[in-house]
Amino acid sequence: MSDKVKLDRHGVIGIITINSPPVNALSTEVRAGIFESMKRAIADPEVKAIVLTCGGRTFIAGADITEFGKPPEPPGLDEVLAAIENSPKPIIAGIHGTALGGGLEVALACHYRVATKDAKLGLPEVKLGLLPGAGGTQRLPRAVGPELAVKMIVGGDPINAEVALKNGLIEEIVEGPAAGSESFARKVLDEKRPLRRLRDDDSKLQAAKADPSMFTNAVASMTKKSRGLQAPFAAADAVGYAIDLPFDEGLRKEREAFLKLESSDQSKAQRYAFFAEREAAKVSGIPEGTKPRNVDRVAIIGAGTMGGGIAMSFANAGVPVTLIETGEEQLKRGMGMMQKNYEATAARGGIPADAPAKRMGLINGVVGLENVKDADLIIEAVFETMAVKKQVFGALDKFAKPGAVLASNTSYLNIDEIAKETKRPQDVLGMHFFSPANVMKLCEIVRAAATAPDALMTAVSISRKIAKVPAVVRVCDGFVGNRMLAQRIKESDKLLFEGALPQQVDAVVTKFGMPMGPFAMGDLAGLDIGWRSRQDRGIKSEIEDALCEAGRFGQKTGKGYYKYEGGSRAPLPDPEVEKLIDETLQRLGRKKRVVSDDEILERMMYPMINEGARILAEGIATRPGDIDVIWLYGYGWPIYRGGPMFYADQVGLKHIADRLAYYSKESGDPSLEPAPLLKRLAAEGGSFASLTQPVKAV
Ligand code: 3H9
Repeated sequence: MSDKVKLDRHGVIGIITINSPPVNALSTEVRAGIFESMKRAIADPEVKAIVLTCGGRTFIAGADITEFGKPPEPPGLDEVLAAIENSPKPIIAGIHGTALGGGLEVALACHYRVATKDAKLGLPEVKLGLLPGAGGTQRLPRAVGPELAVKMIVGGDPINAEVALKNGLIEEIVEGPAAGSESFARKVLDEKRPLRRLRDDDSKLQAAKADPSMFTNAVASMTKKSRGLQAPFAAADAVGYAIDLPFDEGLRKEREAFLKLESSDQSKAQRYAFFAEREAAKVSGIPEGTKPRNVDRVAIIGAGTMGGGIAMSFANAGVPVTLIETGEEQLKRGMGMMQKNYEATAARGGIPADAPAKRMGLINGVVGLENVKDADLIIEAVFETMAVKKQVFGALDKFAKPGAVLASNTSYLNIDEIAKETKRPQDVLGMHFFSPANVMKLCEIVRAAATAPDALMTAVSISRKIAKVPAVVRVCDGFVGNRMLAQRIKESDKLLFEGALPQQVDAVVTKFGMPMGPFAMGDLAGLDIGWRSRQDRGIKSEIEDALCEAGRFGQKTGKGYYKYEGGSRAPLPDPEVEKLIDETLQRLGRKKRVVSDDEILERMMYPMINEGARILAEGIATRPGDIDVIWLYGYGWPIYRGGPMFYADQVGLKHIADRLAYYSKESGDPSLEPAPLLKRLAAEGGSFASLTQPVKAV
């Protein structure tokens, strides 16, 4: 018998308990344990009903993702589920925590399900580039109807116990999973309830069989944002099989589709991203047992777009915030912007109707820096110049309570220099949020030379608490994300001087799966910022300078690299820009050539990857996965391509190094020479994934 699954008997009730930390995933051992226990309980004449429940923090959270891609070991989950479903004795799933993926599929094969009030039930396989592969697409529509099933399977988000009860996914909400399911099992026996096999119950499919539009509309609305992804469409098709085909036929087609996705590049990338995200929260070079400091209240300095977005992220997680401005006018504007933002989300149905008032109630807007005094964590989000930051941190030193963590939201400035303005550099670090901060999931945490381990852990743990994905980096200009982005911007600029147009470059980048190309992004951010900074530093960028001189600052002036009409944010190619580029090239005596889309893609991606290699070699990032997490959650890198370093491994490092060497020679730009680490790995036939230790210990 397995150590991870045990069978007990309480009178006539057989109780199967899974205990496989951390999340009771369905590893081979757990599957075998359930299978064996099930057979024994069915064979035991004393047992009249069986309960399946879990110890630890959660019900089964799914198949064991680490087993995907390896040769399958028996028993298969389908075999286990058939044994459950065909049991002549009633089987009741007692759910607590999260019943996800294969975990919910186990519960769906049981005859009854009960769950605790805080339980979540879902089929999130699509987020791993998969679809439910053990009957979920066939049984869930039979349990809750195809409309909700499409929402859950194609969207991947779980529902809570209350919604599950309302829609017939569970029978009862219970106090505790073990006791609750046991007493429910006795009720089933007392009332002589029939075995309810979802496979035999087509009643909830009838409406969709009669009117397929209800199903197709649900699919259309759920796949709206699935550009480039395979899994959501395959998952929707599989739910369709439940409506159109007999159960066994649907099950067979579901399995086929699952296996196809399991071996797809997209799913490999998405599974990699799942683990990279969790790895990134583990900080290297920290003494074992380091605990984060307590954070009960946060103060945010600056109620602009960034400060407001950060304040909302904390309020969304129930953390009280003191939001500080220098004057009443600025404060009023900031508070109004957050209120409007919340109300718009509530109007769309994104948050409950009473959420705006509740969340705004957690944000205390005040004037004056002295109000930071009660905060355990202070995040500065003021104007992005060193002088202003230094002034704020100097003043913070006077007002912040001892032990408060002092964070800067700077996107590229030197945190070591900022820390020197205080007498407590051990408490200072960077927490770089991405715009819009209440939406974007990344928090790039910058560890300065003197940052104390527990201050760093505080930033990591609070980021997770507010549902951000933390990635720890070291100090350098632009940190990891913006330092790599600078390479792409430089290259995109050069492409215009060779004959490519903004719309051509952007189209290549968006076709690759990024939400925006570099020129549309420039228009969104505002071209005037870079222009002014270039003027201050005496630098020129002939085309962009010419655009700015013509008053084309981007979206804010309705014109930039593109034109924007009727208040729309949709970029429209503008012949005037083409003319302006032509004139600039003529003036500079540059010859245009046809630049292929393949070349554009290489030049948009490879210099960034090259910079990523330098970043690893310098110890600015510890793991390639951390760089990928930064790009996935801070810059909208398509999840199905895993991140730039994962992508590089897929393309092949030798090819990338060769192409960089070629572009460096062609353009005479030594910065495009392959970085030493890239060169070494390419020569060894290695990959970034093969770097199991940091290149440079930090
Ligand atoms: C599936 O079920 C396919 C079937 O349809 C068909 C089969 C034929 N496997 O997230 P956390 C690890 S596909 C292996 O930090 P939390 C995780 O790596 C699966 N490991 O905790 C981490 O390890 P470490 C469908 C897993 O409390 C530790 O557990 N299911 C798995 O913030 C803690 O994780 C899913 O997609 C797994 N399935 O969140 C659910 N899950 O400590 C995926 C977790 O070494 N899981 N680990 O870094 C989750 O969404 C979250 O982990 C969960 C807990 C909500 C459960």
